[in-house]
Amino acid sequence: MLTRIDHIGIACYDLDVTVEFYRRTYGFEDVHVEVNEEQGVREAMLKINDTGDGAASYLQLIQPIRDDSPVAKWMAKNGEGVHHIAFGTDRSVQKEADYIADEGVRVLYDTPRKGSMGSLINFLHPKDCHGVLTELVQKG
Ligand code: CMX
Ligand code: CO
Repeated sequence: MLTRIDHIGIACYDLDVTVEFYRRTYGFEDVHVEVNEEQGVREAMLKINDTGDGAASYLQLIQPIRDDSPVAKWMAKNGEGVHHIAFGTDRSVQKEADYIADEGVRVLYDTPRKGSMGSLINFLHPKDCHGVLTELVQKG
């Protein structure tokens, strides 16, 4: 079952400048920064709140580190802005993805990949989700 909004992914040109914007404007101080080579991004997770299932909700700021990454391709068309939404699941991301695939939604990876902070992730094709790139997250 999907139990929370794990994060909202926001593409940005300059990660450090954008983190500073969120800190100065909204006071989000709890920031985890990492590079995900596979996804082609440098990212910052800004913790917003804890949730009922013991996990948390975040903003995920993402800056592409390669021109051929999915985020760079998306930004070439759209500039900065909301890139995807991610739901947290209370079961394995593989089980969740299999369940959703049975509804006729394309799951992008055959097996889950590494996400932020040791999580496992997969994605649903935006064209099968009314225009929203949707990520599934199993907390690390
Ligand atoms: N939101 C909504 N629609 C999107 C989209 C997005 N983020 N990305 C692409 N699309 C749409 C495009 O607008 C395009 O629509 P049209 O055909 O109507 O123009 C269509 O999907 C195909 O897009 P494309 O530009 O040709 O791009 P690709 O098909 O090569 O790739 C996708 C699209 C979703 C398969 C690719 O972006 C992907 O694999 N995404 C998953 C990985 C990812 O995004 N990683 C970064 C985040 C990492 C993290 O969260 O940790
Ligand atoms: Co994400």
